[in-house]
Amino acid sequence: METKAFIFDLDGVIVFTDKFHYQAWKKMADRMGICFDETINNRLRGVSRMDSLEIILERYEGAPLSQPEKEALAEEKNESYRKLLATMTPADVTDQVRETLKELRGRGYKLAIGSSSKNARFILEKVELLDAFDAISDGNNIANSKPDPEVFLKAAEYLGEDPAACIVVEDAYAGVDAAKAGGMCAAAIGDAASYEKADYKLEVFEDLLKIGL
Ligand code: B16
Ligand code: MG
Repeated sequence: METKAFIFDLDGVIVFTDKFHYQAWKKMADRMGICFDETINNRLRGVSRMDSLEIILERYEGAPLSQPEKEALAEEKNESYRKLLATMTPADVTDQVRETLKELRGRGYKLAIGSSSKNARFILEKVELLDAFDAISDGNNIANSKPDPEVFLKAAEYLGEDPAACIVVEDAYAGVDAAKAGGMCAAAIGDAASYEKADYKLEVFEDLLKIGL
């Protein structure tokens, strides 16, 4: 089927907020006496906030935590994280990303965000990219996170396009799995570029211009 739209993951594709996720989780983990390092942080890529917390709590040696206690920890992390996000500016998006998005739109493709993050709109506002997308599907409008295809299927629905006419751009294995489970093509960048399930492998973001002709 002819490609009509691109659906972009946010963190790891358009912006790089993993360092902020790391700092915010680290602060919470240190306070709780939980061992947390960059290797564990890598497992959080593309994973929802509560699922990320569960991964961090694998190293927690205290008494089992109740659901409200876990929610309070996730909220504590999110408050620190949003303080860090608030420092973002348009300079946090490369010219290459901005120009490629503009060019794809100029070629007639619809563009959407498909992110697990509940902070997606806040981030896009800070980097002044809200207007670059025709639709935003994020952690606020889904019940199941990647590798479930829900976030991308919603994005296709918001765009009014058939999932088979959409190419998902992802940096996480779970995101590539989600795209394939939704019947979409997957273009992988960064970490996921070595994943054999990806239909396209991008060395750099502007390689998308070779796909979206
Ligand atoms: P939040 P993406 C994901 O964004 C991040 O990669 C992941 O590390 C994070 O836990 C998740 O969003 C939830 O973020 O706490 O802001 O709701 O890669 O799907 O754009
Ligand atoms: Mg990502």
